[in-house]
Order: sequence, then structure tokens, then C-alpha cells
Amino acid sequence: MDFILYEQKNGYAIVTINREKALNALNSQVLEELDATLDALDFSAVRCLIVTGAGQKSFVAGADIGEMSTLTKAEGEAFGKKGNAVFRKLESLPIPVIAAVNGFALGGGCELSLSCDIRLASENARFGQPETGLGITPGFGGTQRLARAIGVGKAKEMLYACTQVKAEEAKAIGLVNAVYPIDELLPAAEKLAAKIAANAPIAVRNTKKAVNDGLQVDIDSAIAIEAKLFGDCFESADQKEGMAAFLERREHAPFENK
Ligand code: DAK
Repeated sequence: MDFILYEQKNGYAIVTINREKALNALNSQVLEELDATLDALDFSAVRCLIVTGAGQKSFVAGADIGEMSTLTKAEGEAFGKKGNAVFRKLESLPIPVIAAVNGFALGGGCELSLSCDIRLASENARFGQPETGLGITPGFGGTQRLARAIGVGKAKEMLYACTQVKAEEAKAIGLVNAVYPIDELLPAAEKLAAKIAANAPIAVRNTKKAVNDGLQVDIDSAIAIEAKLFGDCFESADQKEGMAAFLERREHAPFENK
């Protein structure tokens, strides 16, 4: 792969968008390689994923403007579909995904981070949707996920006026969970990933699905979704071990994903 770095650690993996010269902008090849990387994940070994950008300046500075500038309507739609499919795949992975936002997260970069479960940011991170200033709408889910993440009013300001949000403000509006000096960002993301990876994978997977699916429906349907996924955890080896360890006042054995 030319533009994706993949590193597997104990229980989690790090995917780095590696196109530093173009501030990690997403062209078709980056999207295709990201897609292939997600398809190749081995969930028996990888229980949490971190997505970050190469270098210390940019997470992802958006979709590739050079590539997009000459697209026809049909090609633009196809490019949008490709990006949306990859981002939806990321969002729906059966493991949590942490975005370690190490600088610019603009346009498709902001949208990529919004497809992740949790966003952590470096002090130099900047979030924004510059698309209306380029003559287009956000095309990778930004009009939908940003409003769901931070509320409609602030999202509309960012979308209509292309107002950018720095790291501390991003934390204040709930767009990111925490802000770190750049050198501490990845270690913090890895610490969180390891903590998630140590919990029971079936329970974590079902919890992610309950939150994500429940947010799309009315509260009664959402509670029914939760009940089903809660019930689904029982009779698993990890549920038995987790509860037995509590009752026997001992540490649980490592969870086995079964
Ligand atoms: N695309 C391509 N190249 C980019 C880029 C981008 N988005 N962002 C930066 N680069 C490249 C620059 O062209 C430059 O390349 P060279 O000239 O060195 O070859 C290199 O990265 C360094 O950038 P700068 O020289 O500009 O660096 P500065 O520090 O001066 O500025 C910046 C950093 C992030 C403020 C600036 O680069 C910038 O404003 N970049 C563009 C940010 C942006 O507007 N991003 C949003 C892109 S639009 C859709 C599908 C998808 C989308 C929309 C619709 N449908 C099909 C409906 C998505 C849209 C977007 O994401």
C-alpha cells in the first residue's frame, strides 16, 4: 500500500493515513486502500482501532481538491459514494474506532473523524467543513454526522459559514473527548485502545451496536434493541467468567471473545 500504514499491537491496531506531502488528503487511492485495510482486519486479534494521520500537522486535510476539481456530475457522485461506503464501513465495524486527530481535520477529514466512535485531539487540531466555500456540499456524511455529534445550530454555523473550530473549542462543544500536546496524543489513544481491548469483546461490540442503532430510532424501539443485544451476551464464556470473577472477588481471566 502506498498511502496507508498498518501497525498491529497487543489487542488493537493503528491505521495511519500516510500522504503527508498533501496533508493526508483523501484521493481515490487512499480511500481504496483504507477500504482494503478495513476488510483485512482480523477481529479475533484486533479489538479496537486507532485512525490517525502521518506527521504532526494534519490528520486529513479533506478530500483531494485537485482530483475533485475536474470531476463530472456522475464522477462526483461516484466519488461521494466511494467515500461514504468506506466511512460507513468504518462506523459499523464490530470494534470501537478512536480518531487521534493530529492537526487539520477539514472536509473529508472532519467527516472521517465523525465516522469514528471517539475523537481525541492534539492541541493544534482544527476542525472544519470548508465545502460550501469550494462550491460543493460536504459529501462524506458531514451534513448528517456533524449535527448529530454537536447539535444542529453549531453544526449549521460550521457548514454554512465554514467556521473552523480549534481543539479546545472542539472539546467544549463535545466534538472531541480530550486534548493533548501532540507528542502525547497517540500514547493517550493507545492507552484508551488497550483499555477497551481488555474488556469483553462481545459486550463491547453489542454496546457499540446498541448505541449506534438506538440513535437512529424512537426510544421504545431503541430500548428493544438494547434488550436484544443485552440478552445476546448471556451464555457467552466471557459473561460467565466476568460475573464469576466478581462473585469470587478475583480478577477475571483475559476475555476470550467467546
Ligand atoms: N486536497 C489536495 N491537496 C491538498 C489538500 C486537499 N484537500 N489540502 C492540502 N493539500 C496540499 C496542498 O496543495 C500542498 O501541496 P503542494 O502545493 O505542496 O504540492 C500541501 O498539501 C500543503 O498544503 P499548504 O501549502 O496549503 O499548507 P498550509 O499550511 O499553507 O495550509 C491548509 C494548510 C490545511 C489550511 C490548506 O492546505 C487548506 O486549506 N487545504 C484545503 C482544506 C480544505 O478545503 N479541505 C476540504 C476539502 S473538500 C463529495 C465528496 C467529498 C467531498 C465533498 C463532496 N461529493 C461527491 C458530493 C469532500 C470535500 C472536501 O473534503
